[in-house]
This record gives sequence, structure tokens and C-alpha cells, in this order.
Amino acid sequence: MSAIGGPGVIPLTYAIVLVGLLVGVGISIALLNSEADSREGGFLWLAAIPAIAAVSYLLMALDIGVVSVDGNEVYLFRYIDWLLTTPLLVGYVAYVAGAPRKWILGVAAADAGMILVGTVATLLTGIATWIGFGVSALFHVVLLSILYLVLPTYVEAHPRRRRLFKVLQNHVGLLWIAYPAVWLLSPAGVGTVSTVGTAMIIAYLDVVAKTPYVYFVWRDRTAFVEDDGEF
Ligand code: RET
Repeated sequence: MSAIGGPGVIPLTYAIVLVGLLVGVGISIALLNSEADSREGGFLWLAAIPAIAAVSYLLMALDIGVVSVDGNEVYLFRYIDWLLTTPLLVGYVAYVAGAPRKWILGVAAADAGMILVGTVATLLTGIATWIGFGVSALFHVVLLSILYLVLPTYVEAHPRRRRLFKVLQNHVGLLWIAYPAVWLLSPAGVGTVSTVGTAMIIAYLDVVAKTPYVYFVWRDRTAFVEDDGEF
């Protein structure tokens, strides 16, 4: 039994996070029904993000898809959620920048590589885990390089999108660094933080990574109208 109440707190945390994600679903529905052009804004792709995460958290709250690695519980739906939603999160930043399809797909692929290798690393043990961590972290560096070195060159041509791009770029660029850091401290890494502690920190990070993101787009939904455009 840990100081924060043992494994029982995990489903409770997941239920709380589920509520936070449903707020994100609500914001995306509002966005889809807003005066802004949802095709131009790619809002359907965006709406998928909190929706997929909400389904995953519902399954995790119900203890579905939990496997044991080295005596530690691994929630598989966390990684399935990440595999589907993080390419969307990062690909959408490229879309907001007005980057061509090859960069939208390129940054999404670097992300998918990071999550896939990271998931395998989590499921393995010993030296293989650390090699996997290193490869996954390399993908993360590629992703960050595209985010900060490539995408800004495209947003120059879209002045109305600049503010939203900057907000999303830093939201993804800074917040996501917490994930490998937490992983390193978790039982999958050095084990300073317990399974329960890790599950709780990641759960809150996930909701912060998604619901405010959707809110930022909602706040700047007029960014997708060209300068002479009107609602
Ligand atoms: C892992 C472990 C291996 C090294 C790295 C990782 C990075 C994970 C990231 C996850 C982001 C998740 C988000 C979820 C939103 O709901 C796989 C932890 C680099 C960056 C944003």
C-alpha cells in the first residue's frame, strides 16, 4: 500500500481525467458547430483527439487491457491512445503552420516511431528497455527539430495563424518533455516513482496535453480565415 492510497486510486484518477477529456470533447463539438469553417480548420481531426482519449480512459478506469511486466502493471490503452492521438496532435500543429502534406505526415511519423519504440521498450526488460528508450528519445528529438526548425518557416505565409501556431508549438514542445522524464523515474526506468504514482502523473499530463490544446484552437478558430475572409 503506497502513501497515496494504493492501486485503488488509479481507476479514480482515470475517472477524473475522463471528465476532463469529456470537457475537451464538448469544446470540439462547440468548435464543429461554430461559425468557423470546420473543413478549413481540420476540426474533425482535432475532435478525434479527446474522443479517442476519453474511450481509452473509460477502458482503463474499468481496468481493461492491463498487463503485468516484471510484476508492474502496464495499461495498454495508454499506449494505444498515444499511438492514435499524438500523431494527430503534432500533425495538427504542422497543419496550422500551413506546412505541406509531406511535413504533416513526416512529423506524425516521427511521433508514431517514438511511441511505438517507447511502447516496446516498456514491455521489454533489461538492456533492451534502455536501447528502446534511446531510440524513442531520438525520434522525440527529430519531432522537436521539425517543430522548431521546419514548421516556423511555413507559418510565415499565414499571419493569422501565427499566434495559434506558437501556442501549440510550445504546448507540445515543452509539455511533452515531461513524458520521457516521468518514464525514466517510473518502474519501467529507474523505479523512483511507483506504478501508482506514474499512472497518476501521466493521467494528469494527458488531460493537460489534450483539453487545453483543443481550447486553444477554439479560442483562435478565426485563424483559419484568410485575411479578406468573412463569416
Ligand atoms: C516514452 C518512453 C520512451 C522515450 C520517450 C517517450 C515519450 C513519450 C511522449 C508521449 C506523449 C504523450 C502525449 C499524450 C497525450 O495524451 C514513450 C514515454 C521519448 C512524448 C502527449
